Amino acid sequence: MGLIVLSNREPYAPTRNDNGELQWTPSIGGLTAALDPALQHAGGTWIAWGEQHPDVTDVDLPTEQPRYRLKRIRLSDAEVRDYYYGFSNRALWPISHYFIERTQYHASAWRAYVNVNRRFADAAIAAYQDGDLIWVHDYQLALVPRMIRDALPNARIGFFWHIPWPSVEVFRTLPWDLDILDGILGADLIGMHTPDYVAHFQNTCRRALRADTSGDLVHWKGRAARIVDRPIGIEVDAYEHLATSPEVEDTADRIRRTLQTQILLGVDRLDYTKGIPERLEAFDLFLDRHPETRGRVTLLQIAVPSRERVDSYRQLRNQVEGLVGRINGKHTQGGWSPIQYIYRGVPRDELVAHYRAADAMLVTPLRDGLNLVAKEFAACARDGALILSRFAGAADEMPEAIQVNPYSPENLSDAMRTALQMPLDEKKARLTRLREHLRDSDLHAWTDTFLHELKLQDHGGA
Ligand code: GDG
Repeated sequence: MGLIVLSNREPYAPTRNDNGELQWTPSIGGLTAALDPALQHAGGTWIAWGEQHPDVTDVDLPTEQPRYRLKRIRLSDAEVRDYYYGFSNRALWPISHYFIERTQYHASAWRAYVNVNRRFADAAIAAYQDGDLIWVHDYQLALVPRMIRDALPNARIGFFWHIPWPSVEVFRTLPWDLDILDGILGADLIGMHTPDYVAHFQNTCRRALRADTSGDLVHWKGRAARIVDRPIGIEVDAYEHLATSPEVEDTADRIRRTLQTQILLGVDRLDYTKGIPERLEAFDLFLDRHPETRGRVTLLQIAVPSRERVDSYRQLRNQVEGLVGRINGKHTQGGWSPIQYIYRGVPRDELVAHYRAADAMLVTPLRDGLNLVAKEFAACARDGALILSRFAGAADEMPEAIQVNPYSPENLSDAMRTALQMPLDEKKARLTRLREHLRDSDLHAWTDTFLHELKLQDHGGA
C-alpha cells in the first residue's frame, strides 16, 4: 500500500549547479520534514506545483536512492497569478485569518482555482492504485478531496487544513463558501490544529451547508467525514541536536557578544497576520515606559520576504520599515540602536543560533493556524522566555508561555518586562515542561497518527 501526498509546495526544489546539472534540495518547512520520511518508507507519489524549472515533470526522489515519485504540476503565469496569488492568497488566506477587509473575491481567480485543483486531482487519480492512502494538504487544494472522491469512491482520502478555520459569519462572506465545504467533505478524515477550528468548521457545515453532525462526524452526500484536532509537531530531537552543536553555540555566543544587550527575538514571514507592526509599537512603548532599559535591550527582528506580488504584503513591508526607522530614530543613543532588522531568510543553523541567543522570543501573531516558530524556540532555547499570542493555535498546547493579547501594546510591553526579568530557575522550569509536551507530540507522531487513523477510518455509511 502506497501513499499519495498533494501539496502546493514541493518537498524538494531543483537548482542548477555549476556544471549545469539539476540538484534537488529539500524545501524548508514542516511539511517536507513530516512527509518525506513517510513517503520514503511507504513509497508512492508526491504531487506539487513545480515552481522552479517547470519544464521538468517527473523525478524520482531522493535522487541518490529513489523511494517515491515527485509529479510536478506546471502552472502558467496566469494560473500562478489567479490560483495562487489571486484566490488562495487574496481570498482564502485573509478570510481564514479574519481579515475580511483584505479579501478580493474575483470570479476569474475562482475559475483558475477550480481548474488548478482539477489538475492536481487528475494527477492523483492517475497515480492511484487500490489500497493507497491519499493525503491532501491545505487551503490551496480544498476542492481536491471531492474531485478525487467522485472518481474513486472507495479511496481513503485525508485532508489537513493548516491555517485557522474562522467563524461561520466570516466564512460565509466567501461567494464560493459551499463549494469549498463540499470540496473538503470529499475526505474521510479532516485534520485541523485546534478544537476551536474544528468547532467552527462543524458549525459552518451545519449553518451554511445544512449538513448534520454527530460527535466528530459530518454527514454529507451519503457519507461521513470525521473531523479532528491534531496539531502539528516539530522534529524535537533534530532541533535539540542542532541547538547544542559547537558551531551553533559559537554563532549564538557571537550574536550575544556583538549586541552586548539582552535580546528580544522575532522570526516571521513578513505577513500581516504575524502582528509585526503591533510588536514594534509595543517595543516603542516599553522603551518609553522603562528608560533604564535603553542601551540594555535589543529587538532583533528577522522578517522573511513573502508573497511580494500581493499589494498588502508590499504595503506591510513599507509600514514595518517606516516603523523601524521611526523607533530607531527616536531612541538610538551612544552606539546602541533598539531594533536590528533583517529582511531575508537565514540558514537554519543560524536561525537556531538566534533562538539560542535570545532572552525572550516574541511570537505575537494577530491570528495564526499554529506557529512552528514557537515550538522550535521552546526546543532550542538556552534559557529564554517565550511570549506567545493567545491567537496562535500553539497557545492551547503551551500554557507555560507568557500569553498575550497582541492588540494591546500595554499588555505586550508588560510581557516584555516580565520575560526579561524572569528568574533563571523559572525560565528553565517552564522550558522543561514545554519540551516534555513537544516530545510527547512530535512531528513523526503527528504523521503516523494521522495516517493510522485514516487507514482505520470506517468510511461510507453516513
Ligand atoms: C503555516 C501556518 C502553521 C522562518 N524563517 C526562517 C525559517 N523559517 C521557518 C521556521 C518555521 C517555518 O519557517 C514557519 O512556520 P510557521 O508555522 O511559523 O508559519 P507559516 O509559514 O505561516 O505556516 C502556520 C504551519 O503552516 C504548519 O501547519 O503552523 O500557522 O500559517 O519552520 O523555522 N527557516 C529558515 N530561515 C528563516 O529565516 N531556515
